Amino acid sequence: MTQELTAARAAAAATTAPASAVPAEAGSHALRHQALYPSEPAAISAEEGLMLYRDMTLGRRFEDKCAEMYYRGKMFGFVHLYNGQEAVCTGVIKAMKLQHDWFCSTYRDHVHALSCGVPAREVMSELFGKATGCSKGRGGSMHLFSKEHHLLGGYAFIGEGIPVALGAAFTSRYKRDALGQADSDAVTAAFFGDGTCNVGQFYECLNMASLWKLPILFVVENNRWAIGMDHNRATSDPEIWRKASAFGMAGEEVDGMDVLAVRGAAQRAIERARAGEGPTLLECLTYRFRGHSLADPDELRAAEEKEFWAKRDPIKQLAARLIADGLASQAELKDIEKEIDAVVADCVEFALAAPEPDSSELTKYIWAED
Ligand SMILES: Cc1ncc(C[n+]2csc(CCOP(=O)(O)OP(=O)(O)O)c2C)c(N)n1
Ligand SMILES: [Mg+2]
Repeated sequence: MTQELTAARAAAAATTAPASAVPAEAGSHALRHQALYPSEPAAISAEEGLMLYRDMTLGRRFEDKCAEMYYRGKMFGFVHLYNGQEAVCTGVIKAMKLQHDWFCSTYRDHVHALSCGVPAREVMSELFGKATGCSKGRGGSMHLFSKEHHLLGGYAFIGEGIPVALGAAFTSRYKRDALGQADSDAVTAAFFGDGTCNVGQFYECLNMASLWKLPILFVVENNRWAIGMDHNRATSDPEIWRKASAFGMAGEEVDGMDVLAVRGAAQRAIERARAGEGPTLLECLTYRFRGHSLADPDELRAAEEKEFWAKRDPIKQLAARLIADGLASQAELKDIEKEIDAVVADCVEFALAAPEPDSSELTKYIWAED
């Protein structure tokens, strides 16, 4: 039934959109994106617009610098970048209350950490394995944690973060309902990819979240690919948001390249969660601009597909919108970019000069009391 719906929508998009706009080679994900039913975007002030632009620009430029540092041999192991997906992170996290609500990520976690407010110096230091890193240099790229910023972690194993996020959402509810803490209204956002929606933990956690009406947003960053596995070849129903209905919870699909659309959907879901109305499954259609990791030469995906999504760069779209709506000038956006370039240059300098963890502390931070 839903497969038919997807096919029908794709067919409608193919006939209604100018053929040149979405060539078949751009792929099914592009066709689905083209046929997205527009959702109510967030209304923003000029100040909020600049805040969103600053956050997305920080995410993008920080990671461009990561690529440079990785290829210069300053970072080790696998490094997964987030370029292209910034509207999802910024759209959700900046609609939440920092250091009050909770966040959980994956191995693609640098930008989530920055949006949560973890200082760029601490994130870059962690990527260099330095003692000044947010995980004291023990975690590296895939394991960013910050108690202070309520970042429950990046996780290398797919789906591992979902039950952790569920636990945080359960804690909010338990404190309020069982312990009588009336002000316990924290909401949790769990971020993960399309491929991860085929893992058992996803279904178990959706079930429990809905059963207990937990305040959680399951944010699927559907970028079509799970390394080299096409989403459509791996799942029974490619429209992930529809799986919400099997658990009796709210589900919404949204343009993950449009930060205001994501922010609007997130605001609705957060409001429901804080009001005790339970979880939401939010599927954001997005795309990663780089390979799966920096070790991936990215030779698999079609050039037409990459081109389709590059034209929908979320940062360029926001800039154009802010200028068209009179919320920002080109000069203001340029100033933000300069400001961010200085932050990125500073964090690299800081991280390069920072000390390695001391070997005498090898067994520290294994137990909670440390
Ligand atoms: C439990 C587990 N099985 C397999 C892997 C190998 N693996 C790493 S990334 C990945 C694909 C995940 O794709 P998706 O959830 O779409 O996230 P994306 O990389 O697109 O952000 C897989 C299967 C893993 N990390 N953990
Ligand atoms: Mg994916």
